[in-house]
This record gives sequence, C-alpha cells and structure tokens, in this order.
Amino acid sequence: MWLCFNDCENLGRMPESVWHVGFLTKACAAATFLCGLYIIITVFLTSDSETNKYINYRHRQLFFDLNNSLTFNFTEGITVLDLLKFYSNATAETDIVELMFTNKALEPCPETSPLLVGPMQVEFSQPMTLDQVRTENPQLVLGGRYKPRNCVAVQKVAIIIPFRNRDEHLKYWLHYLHPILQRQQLDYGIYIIQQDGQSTFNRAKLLNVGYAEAVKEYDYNCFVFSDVDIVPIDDRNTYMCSSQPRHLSVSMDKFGFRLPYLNYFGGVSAMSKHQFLKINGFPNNYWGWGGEDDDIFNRLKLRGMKISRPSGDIGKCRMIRHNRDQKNEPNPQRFNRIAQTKRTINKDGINTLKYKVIQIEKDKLYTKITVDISEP
Ligand code: UDH
Ligand code: NGS
Repeated sequence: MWLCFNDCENLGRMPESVWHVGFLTKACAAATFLCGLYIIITVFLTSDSETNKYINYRHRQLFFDLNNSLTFNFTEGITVLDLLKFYSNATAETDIVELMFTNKALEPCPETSPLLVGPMQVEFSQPMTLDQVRTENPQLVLGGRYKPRNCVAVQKVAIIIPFRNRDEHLKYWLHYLHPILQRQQLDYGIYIIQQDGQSTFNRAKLLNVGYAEAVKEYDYNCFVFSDVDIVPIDDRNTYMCSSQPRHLSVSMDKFGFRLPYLNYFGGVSAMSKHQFLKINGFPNNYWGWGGEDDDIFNRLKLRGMKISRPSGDIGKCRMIRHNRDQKNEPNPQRFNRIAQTKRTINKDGINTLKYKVIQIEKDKLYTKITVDISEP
C-alpha cells in the first residue's frame, strides 16, 4: 500500500527532471558496484598475500587474456565465453563458475603422460566426416584448441599444417591426432594454412605463415610442422619440442619404416620458438615439390644444432597414399637452392616473409587461415 503525506495529487505526475535524477542515481550505483568488483578481483589476483599461492596459473592467464581481449579486439568468432571455457577447460558454464571461484592449484603435467596407450591401429579406409570428429572431441574449444583439465601442460604447442585441396586427408588427420594430442596432455592449437589461388604450392612459406599467425594468437613456445597426410601410430611419439630441433616422422611406412636418408627432415618436425628464430624460420622461395626440408636441415646445421629423434619403434607413422598434386611438380631449382643455404639463411626467412590473409575460419577442430603467398 502507498502512503502519501504531501502533494498527493501530483504523485503520478512527477517532473521529468526527478525521473532523470533517479535514473542517474541507479546508473551511478551500478557503475560503482562494477568498479568495486573489478578492483576486488584485481587486488585478489595480484596481491602477494597468503591467498596468492592458491591462485593457479590458469586464472592469472585467463585474467590477462580477458583484459587484453576486452581492451583490444577479439579474433573473429571468439567470445568471452569461449575464452572462459578455454582457460578453465570447462565444457559447461556451471563448471566455469565453479573453477573461477575454487582455489585449487594445478600441478604441472607429468613429464610422461599417464594416458598414453602406445602402438595404435591406424587405417584410412573407413568413412570419416568432420561432424564425426567433432562429436569424438567434446573437450575442444573453437579454433581446435585444448588444454588438459587437471594439470598445467609443460608446453604450448602450435601445430601447423600446409594445405590445399586435401580435405579427405585432413579428416583422417584430425580424427587420429586430436585424441593423441589430448592423451599427450598438451596445451595445443591446430592451424591449417591454406594456400589461396592456383599458383605453384609452397610448403615452407606456408609453414612460416603458420608460425607468424599462431604467435599473434597465443604465447606458443613450441611449433610442430606436419604434413596433412602423416599420422603417427604410437602416441609415445610426443608432439613436443626438446632442447634440439626434433624430427618426428622418422619411421614411415612408405620408406619401409626407416629414414630414407640420414639428414631427412621432412614430414613432421618440431622446433621451439628459440630454435625457429635462430635459423630465421624457413625459406620462402621453394616453389613446388622438394628440397625445402633439406634447406631447413642445412639451416639447423649451420646454426650449430643437432636433430633429435624418437626411436624407430616409437617414431612409426603411416602416410595416406596419394598421387602428386597439381601445381606441386618437382622444383627444378631445388638442388641449386639447397647448395646455397649458407648465403640465403639470413636474407630469406621469417624476417622477409610477406603474405596477405584472405580469410580466418574458426572451427571447433581447427583454425583455417587462407593466405595469398604469391610474390608481387
Ligand atoms: N600439400 C597440400 N596440397 C598440395 C600439395 C601439398 O596440402 O597440393 C601439403 C600437404 O600437407 C602435404 C604436404 O604439403 O602433406 C607435402 O606435400 P606432398 O604430400 O605432395 O609431398 P610428398 O613428398 O608427396 O608426401 C610427393 C608426391 C608423391 C607422389 C607419389 C606418387 N605415387
Ligand atoms: C628428397 C627431397 C626432399 C623430400 C625427400 C622425400 O629427395 O625434399 O626426398 O620425398 N629432396 C630433394 O629433392 C632435394 S618423398 O619420398 O617423401 O616424396 O622430402
């Protein structure tokens, strides 16, 4: 019931200015409340007090990235909720709230994941769809990203695939690799770098683009460069970096499960950011098939690095059989080029990389970046 003591008949006709003052008061109160909340969270996350030790790495990273994302711009298609899910590894909104407000510290993941199963059956004859692969991988976050839920991954790994017209192969690669990478307890993202147009294919330049684009998005410290048609058949072959550049596809079925030659560095390899930058990335001028992996090997050798490899047993891989692609004919200049790495290493590489991003597609299974890498 309303009580009225004064000017009762005008109660329903309050002057407009009074309504404005009421609205402003409420708006100010709301703004003050939000500022207060922000300050409390900031103090909580940055204080050096006792509680600090309970705040796990992930919450800090989340806070940092949220701040950046809100201040700068979001990568196309990524929402605050996606970020929250990614950093908390939560699949449901209730999980996020729970994780945000529990003080449970995460330990680093063990050096060897307890989830590994060893040798696996790998074959490429069963029908496969992307929807099937999406259903198989409910823990993925938009962009083909994943983090272990119960521990902090040892490395942040960007997996980069050079790509054009290989959709059939990509389905199998995603079907096999996502579960393997998750069992390996990696904090990873999948980057498919698709060459735009019909000009001659350039694998190494696409890999440079993958590096450049991945570091824009996240603080990756390890980069795995993989052909789309190669699948490991033992998950102990960890897609991680080590103190030396690592060659992972050491024992392929098409080579009778052995190296085709000692200095072979093609197929799948892994390099830390430091190792990659030490060789000025990869050459940009190998158009067509062959030689670019030998040039990369030369670069590593010239900079005093050695190749680390898993054993032939653990490093077993299968390659999806295929015919030679159009516009990827053997490069007639490749022998000449690999003879000149010493001269070209500083002049051609990540420091001279030029490309134009045509499109970025964020799928649950991958980030696909279509690029124009043609020379003007
Ligand atoms: N790639 C594409 N599209 C192309 C060419 C290459 O996506 O048109 C990518 C893909 O990731 C592939 C990688 O570049 O795995 C390496 O290229 P490749 O598979 O052509 O090289 P590879 O040495 O095969 O595996 C060479 C042709 C072999 C023909 C054998 C005929 N029996
Ligand atoms: C070498 C190529 C490499 C290639 C390797 C395996 O001859 O680029 O064969 O090729 N080097 C040169 O041509 C200089 S494969 O059998 O996988 O097609 O990676």
